[in-house]
Amino acid sequence: MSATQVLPLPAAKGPWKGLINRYREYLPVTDKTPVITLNEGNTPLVHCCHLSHICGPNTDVFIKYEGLNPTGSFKDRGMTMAVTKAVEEGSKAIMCASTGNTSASAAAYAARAGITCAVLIPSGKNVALGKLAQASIAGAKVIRIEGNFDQALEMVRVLCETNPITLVNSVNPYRIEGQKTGSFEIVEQLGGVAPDLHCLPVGNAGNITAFWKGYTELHQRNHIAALPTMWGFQAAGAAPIVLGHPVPNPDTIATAIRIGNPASWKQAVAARDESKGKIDMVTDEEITAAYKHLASKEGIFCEPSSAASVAGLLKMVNAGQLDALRKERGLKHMNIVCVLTGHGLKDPDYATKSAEPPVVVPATMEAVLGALGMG
Ligand code: AN7
Repeated sequence: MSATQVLPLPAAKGPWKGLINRYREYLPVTDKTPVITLNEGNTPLVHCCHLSHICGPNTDVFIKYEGLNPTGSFKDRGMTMAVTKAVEEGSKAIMCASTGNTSASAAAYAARAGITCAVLIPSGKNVALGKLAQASIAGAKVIRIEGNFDQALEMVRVLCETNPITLVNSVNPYRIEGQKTGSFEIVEQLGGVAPDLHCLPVGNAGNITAFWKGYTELHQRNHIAALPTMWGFQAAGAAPIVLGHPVPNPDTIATAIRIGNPASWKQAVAARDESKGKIDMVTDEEITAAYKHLASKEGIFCEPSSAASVAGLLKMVNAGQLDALRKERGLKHMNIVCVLTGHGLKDPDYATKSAEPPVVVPATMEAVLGALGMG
């Protein structure tokens, strides 16, 4: 009995110049493609002691810290591909609907390419401050509709069909191509294996589609011997896939995933079923607890939506589901990767609300020592 020899991915040639350059033989580009890049990708895979301990013996939990991409979210992986192909095809304008991060990324890559970017965002306080600031300062035409993300996406789809504008939401297949490289990096960072379990938040469901595509391609090309189990987590107030029907008025503090009718619904269900995984939901309280744990115990600051991945993992640990998976797959040791999709600084309001405000004292040593309990 001999397992087929697994081949490593081809080694990097030279310094990091963005993910298209690194993984070009796995992406739909040629030598003539005008690559639009901000050197995205190559984000760290950080081991987390506390989470590993919580998950039990012989278990290592890693965070794929996608908040460290150039515009602060995983969207840059898809956007370098989508904007590169738009430019290659001669497009002069791109457009997206967005809960914030897609617009921030689209605006930056459009600025870099010297093309126009228009974004439709949902009403009210549904887009975190940092994301709106990013799109605006990059010069995007930002339009806020009196409606939610799902309505914005419907409008953008029609606008892009009837006008010479390229749609850069994740229904654009190049977005998925770029985002699948997250799996490639994780496999390289784990030394040539996929994680046993991959946890991530699910909103419009492009990312779970992309990560699964990445892993299956590596498996087909014999770069990994086994595939991961995929666990996706929606916010309880915006959990259409879990409930099995669209949610007309999605509501959660995790504004990035406040999505009631995901565009890649079918692909998300396929990723779940093919990997024998799960798509479950987590409450705002569970998301906030994970968000605080990550910042205060592991030193990793992410936006609330990202913390849904860790909140979901912890929910499953408590429900005995992690041990059930360990048994089912017969694993003596387990590597778990949770993707943190966006940086904490995207949403400074939620951080400020979730933490103790600074103590105010007179400008004297005595008062400072007193406040520190050292007086
Ligand atoms: C931080 O920016 O949909 O399931 O318009 O910003 O691939 O949609 C953002 C989604 C998770 C969900 N975490 O990913 C948008 C948008 C963060 C996000 C998701 C988003 P998908």
